[in-house]
Amino acid sequence: MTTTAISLLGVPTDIGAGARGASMGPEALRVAGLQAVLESHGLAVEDRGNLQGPGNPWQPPVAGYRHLPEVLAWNTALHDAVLAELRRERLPIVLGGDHCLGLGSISAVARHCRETGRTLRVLWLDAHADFNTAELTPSGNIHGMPVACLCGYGPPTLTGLGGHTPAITPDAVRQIGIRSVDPGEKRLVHEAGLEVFDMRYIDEMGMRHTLEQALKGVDDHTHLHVSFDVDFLDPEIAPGVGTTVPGGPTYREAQLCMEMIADTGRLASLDVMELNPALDVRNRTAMLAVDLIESLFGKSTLMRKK
Ligand SMILES: [Mn+2]
Repeated sequence: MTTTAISLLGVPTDIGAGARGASMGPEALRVAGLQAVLESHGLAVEDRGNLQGPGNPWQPPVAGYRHLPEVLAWNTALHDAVLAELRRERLPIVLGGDHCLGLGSISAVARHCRETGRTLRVLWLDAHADFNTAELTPSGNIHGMPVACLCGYGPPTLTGLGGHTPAITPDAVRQIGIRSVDPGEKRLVHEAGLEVFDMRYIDEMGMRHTLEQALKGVDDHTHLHVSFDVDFLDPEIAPGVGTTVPGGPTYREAQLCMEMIADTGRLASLDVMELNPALDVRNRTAMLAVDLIESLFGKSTLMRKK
């Protein structure tokens, strides 16, 4: 096996969120020791520092969107940075930042997959479907819209970010951990045919079966992208996010989820989003996120031989 070369890309913005603070996420993940933890597994890691972009003007929505020009600027910068890393055959880890950045990250991944003939599979780990549109959400916060935008529902500047509209089709996506979806959003999720493994499904079927289903069809030609919204986790263990929803996966469930993804050997890009140090307690959510990322990259609880 060749050593995976990893690039850390900090994206310090909360431009798409309804609460300030996710802009401090990249530094909190660094303080929690992300790079050293990955290096302890023999991985070559380069920290590319932080991308630059506009400040947060904290304005109300305009024509249904909050901060659309600023969201576009940050996501364009991120798209270009992720694409550059992928073209160098490196594995980008995006340190968010709010989840509107899934747009820049995944549109670049999708573009790279088109260029290289890979099949894209996106695992969207989140409490929310992030499938809102300006018509459906009163807040206009774009961190609730990235999956819809990626699938072609949204303003043309965002849906066309990766040079192809839509950037992805819904059948590339598996959503896991969902437990908070607005009524109109739910209709659109069904209409688009998005495959969702919500908490009810996980409760009834277990995390193991859920991941077996979500990873079905992944093969040697698959580029596996994980978009990990830290609010995926139960707020009891992960308080440091802006939009907590009770009833999320436990520590063990989350760890199993990450280990099963690692077992595929196909993980090729990762987002870590919505970590909000302003709401955290002694950086424990950042440390938990780093612990779970470690599982994604091979820390195993397995005592038995593979
Ligand atoms: Mn999200």
